[in-house]
Amino acid sequence: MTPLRFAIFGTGFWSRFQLAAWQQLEGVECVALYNRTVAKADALAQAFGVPAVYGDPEELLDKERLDFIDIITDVDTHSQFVHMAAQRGLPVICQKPMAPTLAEAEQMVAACRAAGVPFFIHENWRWQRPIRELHKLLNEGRIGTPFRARIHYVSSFPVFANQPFLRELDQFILTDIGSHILDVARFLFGEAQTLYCQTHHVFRDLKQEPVKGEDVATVMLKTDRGMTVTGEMSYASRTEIERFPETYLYVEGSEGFLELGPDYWLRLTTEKETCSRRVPPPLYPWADPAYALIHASIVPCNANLLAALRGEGQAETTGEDNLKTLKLVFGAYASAATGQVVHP
Ligand code: 89Y
Repeated sequence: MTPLRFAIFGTGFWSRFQLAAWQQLEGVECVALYNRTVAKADALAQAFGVPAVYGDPEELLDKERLDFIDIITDVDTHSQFVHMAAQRGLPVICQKPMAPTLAEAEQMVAACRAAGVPFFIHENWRWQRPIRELHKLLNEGRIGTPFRARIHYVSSFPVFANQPFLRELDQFILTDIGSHILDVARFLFGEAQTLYCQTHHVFRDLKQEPVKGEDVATVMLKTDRGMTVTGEMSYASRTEIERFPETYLYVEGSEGFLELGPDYWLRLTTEKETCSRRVPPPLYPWADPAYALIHASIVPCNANLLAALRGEGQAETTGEDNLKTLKLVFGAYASAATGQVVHP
């Protein structure tokens, strides 16, 4: 199998894990890195044996023979690089959130569609093993017809230590984590017909820390499967059950109850019994232990996108698909601002 050659744009905190996850897969090879601060790209290239490093993205694209690029820069530069790839007819993968506004995201999708260029979003949350296992039970009809779900992602984990730019975002938790949680909501429970959201800005008030955006959000959806789905997100809540970065899920159905609880315990309750088993993620030596669950999910996410790039399968998180998630993210801000229910 001839490996697909790709370049990574952006060598910040996340790229090290993304690159390590790519190196778990056969048939793909990172041949170049771009970063504005070249010294950072140099360090990553040395650590991972990437042969070329650039401080100018156009120069990289001029000189390298590539099959795709993987954009892992800050959200504000995603659009610029996706358009660059589209102009050159180069398939492109972009980190979540796709763009800082829905309009920009729509233009990115339109540009790639017009150029006939595959465009995928690196949306890894739905690829977490515990979430996939719950999805399987749900799809097997083990709790009958689900009618209500609660998605709980609440902690006091200091995310700003590794990702200081998160502090500066005017729109914080709904773009950073809401993009994942609302994508999981769509993946598990269907498309939203209505959405209502409330937010809080707790960190600023309680700790005098300069976190610009909202750090708590609650979103309620009615989905096209007739379900009521609530998503609770917080980086400002200290709780007994918090275990960053686990997502807890509680799903009620006509024939039973499914729970994904702390420490990867998956419980299925029916009239007859409750069955429990642990569904931990695979552990990779390169993962940051504090992020092991998320870092492990990068591998199947990349595998899915790689198969699509090879024409061997469908990507789940295409740009087109992710627009539906972003409509929920920005719909949530609109709802929180107006106090109105929105129809995404
Ligand atoms: O940026 C976020 C993500 O995508 O996963 C967790 C995170 O690193 C902090 O919220």
